[in-house]
Amino acid sequence: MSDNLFSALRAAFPADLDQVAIETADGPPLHYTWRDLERGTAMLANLLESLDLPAGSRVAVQTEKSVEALMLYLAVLRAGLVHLPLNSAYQSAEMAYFIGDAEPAVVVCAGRSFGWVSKLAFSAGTAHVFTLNDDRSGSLLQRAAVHSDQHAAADREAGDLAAILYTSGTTGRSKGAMLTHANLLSNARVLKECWGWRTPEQGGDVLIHALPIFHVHGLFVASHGALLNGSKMIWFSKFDPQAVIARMPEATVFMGVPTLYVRLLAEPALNREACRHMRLFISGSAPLLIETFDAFRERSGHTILERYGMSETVMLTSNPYDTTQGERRGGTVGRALAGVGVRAVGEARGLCATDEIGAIEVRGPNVFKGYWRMPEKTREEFTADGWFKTGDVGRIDAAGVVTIVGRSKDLIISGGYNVYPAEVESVLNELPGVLESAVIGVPHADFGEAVVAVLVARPGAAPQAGALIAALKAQIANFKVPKQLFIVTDLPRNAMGKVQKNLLREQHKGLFGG
Ligand code: MLC
Ligand code: AMP
Repeated sequence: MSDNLFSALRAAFPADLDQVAIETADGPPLHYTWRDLERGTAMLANLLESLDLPAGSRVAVQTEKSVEALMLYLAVLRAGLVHLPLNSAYQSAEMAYFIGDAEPAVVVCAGRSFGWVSKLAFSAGTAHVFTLNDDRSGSLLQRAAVHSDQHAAADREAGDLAAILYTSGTTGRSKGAMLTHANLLSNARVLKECWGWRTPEQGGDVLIHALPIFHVHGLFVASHGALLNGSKMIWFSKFDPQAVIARMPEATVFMGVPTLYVRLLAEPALNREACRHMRLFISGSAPLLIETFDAFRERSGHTILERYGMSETVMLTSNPYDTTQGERRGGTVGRALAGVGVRAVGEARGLCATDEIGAIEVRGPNVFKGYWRMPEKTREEFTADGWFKTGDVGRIDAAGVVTIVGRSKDLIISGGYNVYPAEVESVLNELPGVLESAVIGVPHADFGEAVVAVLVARPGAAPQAGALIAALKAQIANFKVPKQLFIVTDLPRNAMGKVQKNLLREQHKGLFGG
């Protein structure tokens, strides 16, 4: 019996394949039935199989969000290959690294970036580069169109790779987290149970899908949730708060990073009437401020369910769906999911006492297989007894409820995207006129945290903030580019010569009204 994740998702399609599975919400609505998903993924899987790729080949995808891009992901699973999704904001230096490191056999990119992406891909040895645009044009679908719409999913074992998700590294080098079919499927099954997904026979759920599909949240948690439950998705290629609220009366489930909730709250149309059919609002990927949690309850009548996870582990903890199991507590991320172990460990590696703050470590069937081609790094991130070190800091109360209080990793989470200061500093330090820099995260009312850079100019140089920002935008994804940049004479340092980022954070904490 194959453990291919696709087969499990396919088995959950409703018996009536002519029902609508996905309805697009921006532009004239398009309706994709379950049969469309079945046939479209078969044709794409047949195209991939016709390329005769070795087992374990990676398919790297950098496209705008579209239903076809989701189908491509499903087709990669179906064909037994490894999906490698990439943020559409990545620029050429970032893409060169991912393509060079992952050595994908296939790259799929937007038509407008074919020139530079294909150049990178061919020079890294990639044999096949296709294009896919968000209007269903491009060579991928053209080529798939000649293939059969029947396809038997490839046999895969539970421990075979399904996807690689790159997460930035503290020292600058991004690491590819290798996730298996079993990692993803076990987590999707646990979440289906935990969040009380209602099958079509039970009245059905309708998910508003408004997150990008190149990260765990939108690709796995949201899409798998709906697919494994045979639930319809209302599909937004980009989050638009007004449009989302307009569709809420038809929906029952919404998932978002905290910024999405902040933006929903900014709309007067968000009220109890708009949310009357909603069953569940889920937040994660970054800390949800208690003010947002409270204001949302006040306005919508719904208590947001906050959960916690990461690329290496998919979901780890969740507040309860069923409130007879306990209340949903703002500021906490709930208890460990079924089958998941979560512990807090102190400085001397001893287990923390109840409510004592420590490093959060986890284990379970959802925990990834390791970092792609980085055995050393993988070993470092696991304890001798097999627990994964999350880099998050938190405490666990007597009832097992986890509160994340900070991070030991030098990481900024802005609008749900991770930014590693070391990466931005290394690019900044190479720009003309820059001697050294310190990149920090400061509170931001919309993004939660915003990236800010403080830098020292080389003697005799007078770099201009605007020009530096423009130069950064050409090299790194927009969300990593500092929202503000300060040029100073010295960076504050401690007696050991280490930059005191805490002082800089304190100094700039009021910049964005966070
Ligand atoms: C866009 N910008 C951002 C940004 N998103 N800057 C900082 N942080 C972000 N997250 C830039 C834009 O490029 C633009 O730059 C400027 O900020 C204003 O853009 P905007 O129009 O306000 O942004 P928008 O396109 O609306 O995007 C905001 C957003 C998006 C919140 C909708 O960032 C988003 O979809 N975030 C979700 C990320 C996510 O899915 N994370 C899950 C990770 S999984 P300029 O220079 O052009 O003005 C994970 C594990 C887990 O963490 O537990 O789930
Ligand atoms: P990523 O590498 O994008 O998968 O980001 C994972 C990180 O996001 C985690 O290690 C946490 O630091 C953070 N995170 C995810 N969910 C939450 C949450 N609910 N509260 C606080 N931090 C979170």
